[in-house]
Amino acid sequence: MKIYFSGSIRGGRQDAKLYNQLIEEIKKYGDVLTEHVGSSEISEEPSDQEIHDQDMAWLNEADILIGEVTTPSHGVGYEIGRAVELNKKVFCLYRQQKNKSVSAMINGSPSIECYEYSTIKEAQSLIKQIFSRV
Ligand code: 6K6
Repeated sequence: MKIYFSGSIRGGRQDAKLYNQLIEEIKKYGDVLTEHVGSSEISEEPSDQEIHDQDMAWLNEADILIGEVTTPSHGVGYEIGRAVELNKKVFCLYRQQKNKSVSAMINGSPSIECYEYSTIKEAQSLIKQIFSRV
């Protein structure tokens, strides 16, 4: 199983450590193609076009996309939309925030399953449920 994990990079890195924890959990179920999303260092080397083209190649290869969508990110939204068009299975995880809701275009899509969680334990349990069904 090839998994594309999406999480904010230029949208804000406040959840980078959490992405890393989620990726470590998701790795129990298959190959995560985008481990760098949880990295503590952002590489400045590849051009934006190289990043886009490599990520689209990985998305094409993936069986499933899992996004952590608490921090809004143009790139994550773009990847989710492209994954839906490619008929990939798409799951989003998010934490409830004060005065902020997940975009209706994500939460309202019949092609995307969204799940709220508040602790890493809850996220681990949701990930287990997701992989028991795909
Ligand atoms: C990141 C980590 C190490 O090196 C980098 C270089 N930048 C990127 N590398 C790979 N994918 C990226 C990079 N910047 C954005 N992305 C993709 O867009 C990831 O797959 C993320 O899920 C998403 C984040 O979008 P923004 O708009 O928050 O940057």
